[in-house]
Amino acid sequence: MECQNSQPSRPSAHSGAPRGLGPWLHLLTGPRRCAYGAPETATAAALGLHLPCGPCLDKSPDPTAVPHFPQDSTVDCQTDMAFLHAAAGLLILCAVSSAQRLRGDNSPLCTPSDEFGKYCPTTCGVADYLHKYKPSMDRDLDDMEYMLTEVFNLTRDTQDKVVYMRDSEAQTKKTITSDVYIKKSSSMLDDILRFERSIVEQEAQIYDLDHMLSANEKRMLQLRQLALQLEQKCKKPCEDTVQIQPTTGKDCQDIANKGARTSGLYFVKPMKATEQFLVYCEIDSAGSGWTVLQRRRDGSLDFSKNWIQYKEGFGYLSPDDLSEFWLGNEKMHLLSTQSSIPYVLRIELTDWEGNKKNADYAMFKVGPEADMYRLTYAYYFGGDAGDAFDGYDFGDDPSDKFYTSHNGMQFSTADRDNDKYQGNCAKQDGSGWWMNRCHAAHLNGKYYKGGRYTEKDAGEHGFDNGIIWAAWHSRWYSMKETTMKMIPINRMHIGGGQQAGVKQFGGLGDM
Ligand SMILES: [Ca+2]
Repeated sequence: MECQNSQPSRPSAHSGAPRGLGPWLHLLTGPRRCAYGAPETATAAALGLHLPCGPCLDKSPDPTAVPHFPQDSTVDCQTDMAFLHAAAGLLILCAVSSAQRLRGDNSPLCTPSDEFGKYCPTTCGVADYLHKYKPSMDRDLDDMEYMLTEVFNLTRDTQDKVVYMRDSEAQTKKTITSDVYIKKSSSMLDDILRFERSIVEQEAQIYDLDHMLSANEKRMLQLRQLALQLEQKCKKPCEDTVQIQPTTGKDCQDIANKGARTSGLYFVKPMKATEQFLVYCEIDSAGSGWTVLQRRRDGSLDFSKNWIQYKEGFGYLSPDDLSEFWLGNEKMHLLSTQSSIPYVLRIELTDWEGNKKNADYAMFKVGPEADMYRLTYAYYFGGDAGDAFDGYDFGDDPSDKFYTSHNGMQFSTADRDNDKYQGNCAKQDGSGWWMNRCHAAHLNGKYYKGGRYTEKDAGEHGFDNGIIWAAWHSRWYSMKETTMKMIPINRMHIGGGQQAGVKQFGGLGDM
């Protein structure tokens, strides 16, 4: 193979290829047109490989020496050419075969190259070329080594950190787990202590409750026995209280006329009544039958009622005649207006000293509701209690007697003012009655135990509101017991005062 370029040329320093890898790219690409093995050799040297065809030894043994490319050394070059050719032959043989094998460069001729000049480069040229680029290559290698070291260090640091973090994590896990278990154990111990205390307290409570239960069971047993005893005791009285006599009639005298001789509860049905109703009949052995309209016994019944209650009646009727009641304005009306035979109203009074007196009124009637159950009678029939229904002269005013009379008065309640007073007598006194302005007799008044009472006792209005019969006791004296009852007037003459009631209260039969 002949070298056809005669013009030697200084190898250009750089051909625009990048620094560092530039020369290597240059050797691989630029000299491709030259089939010498120098680039291959240079590549091998750069890679630190043993040169198979031998390095440059003759011209530049000193790596620091300036590459020797004399402009006018054509003869020397030619002189050495034989030896060089021989060496180059070997080199080329090896290089070509190797280069061709590695680079695939099969060009048989050496073509001109800017980098190598017009002469084919000698081994020394190749070496010089290599020497020229070696520093930059070394720097690159150093840079790369430095970078590798950096990367290695960074990697090692990272590994150390990873290891440290793993250790820390493991340690933390151990610590956390340990702490959690300790806390849990502590909490469980606290719970156990608390439960134990609770168990002790509950056991004490159970003990107490057992005792209480036992005591209660004993008490219940005693109460059961007591209930049994009471039940046995109650049986007879209970049967008695519901006993209602079988005879019926239009009033108690009618019942007595039918042969009844026992006082007690009876059903009566006045002529105009739509249905029968229960009354207490006071029947004596002579066959006089009193129909009882009102009872005050002990103050057990509150007489502060409204219009409807006074109309329908309130309280309880009892066979033993011991309970308090108001039979009812409507029933009084039906009873007192049913017959052509007039009735006598008897008022019986008992004071707190046990004295008993009475007052009778002939032709007694209670009007219909349309007339506000007006009270009327023909005359005072007699009695030792005096005629309080006719009013009483209290000495306050000449009109006292007139304005405290009751004959012809309509019935008034707190919610139905039918009196002759500018105010409301029934409301002030808290009871219903045949109020005028207001009364000398008032059997539905407030119950004062002991009898005597004062304005202060009378409450906010301060008026005399007791159970009053002014013809006997002062208006500041309240009766202990009262009874209002009626009987047909023809019975008042039978027996000449032999009737129990008449005899007891003054023998009106003689009148
Ligand atoms: Ca009035």
